[in-house]
Amino acid sequence: MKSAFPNISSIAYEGPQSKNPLAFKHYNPEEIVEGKTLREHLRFAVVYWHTFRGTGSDPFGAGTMQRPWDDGSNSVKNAQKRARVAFEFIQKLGAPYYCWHDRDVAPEGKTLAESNKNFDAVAEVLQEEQERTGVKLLWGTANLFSNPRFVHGASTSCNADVFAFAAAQVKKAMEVTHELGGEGYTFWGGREGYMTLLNTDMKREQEHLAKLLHLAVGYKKQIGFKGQFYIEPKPKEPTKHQYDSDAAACLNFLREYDLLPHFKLNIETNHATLAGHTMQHELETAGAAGALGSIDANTGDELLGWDTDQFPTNIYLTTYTMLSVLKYGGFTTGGVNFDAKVRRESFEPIDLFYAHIGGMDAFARGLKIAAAIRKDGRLAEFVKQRYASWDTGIGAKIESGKASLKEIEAYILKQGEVTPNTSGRQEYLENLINEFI
Ligand code: XLS
Ligand code: NI
Ligand code: NI
Repeated sequence: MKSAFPNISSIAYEGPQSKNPLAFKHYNPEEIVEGKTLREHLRFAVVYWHTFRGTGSDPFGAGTMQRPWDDGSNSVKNAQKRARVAFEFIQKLGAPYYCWHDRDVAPEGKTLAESNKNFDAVAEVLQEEQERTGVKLLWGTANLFSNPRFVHGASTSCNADVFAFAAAQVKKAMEVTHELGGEGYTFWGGREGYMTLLNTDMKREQEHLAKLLHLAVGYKKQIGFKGQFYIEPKPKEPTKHQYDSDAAACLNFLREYDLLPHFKLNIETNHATLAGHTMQHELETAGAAGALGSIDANTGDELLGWDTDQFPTNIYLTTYTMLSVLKYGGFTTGGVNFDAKVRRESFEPIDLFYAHIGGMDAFARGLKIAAAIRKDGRLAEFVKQRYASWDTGIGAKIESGKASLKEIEAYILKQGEVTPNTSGRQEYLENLINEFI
């Protein structure tokens, strides 16, 4: 097949002095940080949906993307050709992973059987290309939100047949993920929520969502799929409210329905900010529960209130993200998945390279800065000292559950009054972070 990017060779690491826009300045995949290479730490993934299916259309206008390899048709042949182009891109970029929805890679047919046949025909090409390039599948997922049948939700639809369709689609997407050696499988509840509570039986809908996840857990065992299941929190868009609204809501949902041992969270930056949180907050919430699995690396625009899915270039963001990721032991099955799209105005194929190179460099810097902050140790020591009163005396007794309320009262009656006599030192700590950036 003719090359889709004939003027671009493999993107190489040239170091911080390089002025070459098609080179990495900070992402040297072989560089070792905290005992692992950058490649092993970051586990970069390219998303199929934005990068190879994004048209640049918005509510006010048609697509703008120039994708000369794509004939614009919905044929299986075009999808197969596109898959080869995708792998040429991912290989030249040097990302070790990719991710897809079932309907990104293959066209939907008139029936589920036809869709599954199309999916298999493209999956064959994906398999070949994975073998040829060594690029692996980070996770697969089913698109349970685009087709009009999901207008009232997928597993949370008021219509049981729609639930059944969604479940059958998940079954197939899990099978293909398994066949392609996927390291994970993600559930993002695109339309699992409501537009108005006037027509919604919320309890029943949530029970149905849990039912689908239990069915998937059972089927996973049955087919011997060892990949990690993820839930991806998002508060709104397309619905007014989604049941998987943020990390805390997801954890509560998983606990309530006895699903927590089977799932981790896939935290997306732009979803965190839509929920009114920082990415760091969401990562800490997931990490504290032992459920930090993977990240969808993007960023929103502070002035816009929707999921703009921009490529991350903010070094503070990547630093705080990697501080939390390292704190909870790094990625195992997960990775840094660029769920991000080039702007509608960035319509040339080469923009796909610039976007990913920028994101990868930003994360490489964030990782190295985070590791330097950890090595320096002052930040961690400050936090440790801040809680020192819990390490001995009454604090240790309370933490270990050895102090009764009566004993605690006696202790404080003897003290008379207490003074929280240490400063929070936010400004000092912000300056400390800036020493490394
Ligand atoms: C949409 C989500 C979606 C998931 C996969 O906002 O981020 O792209 O990552 O279904
Ligand atoms: Ni996402
Ligand atoms: Ni998103």
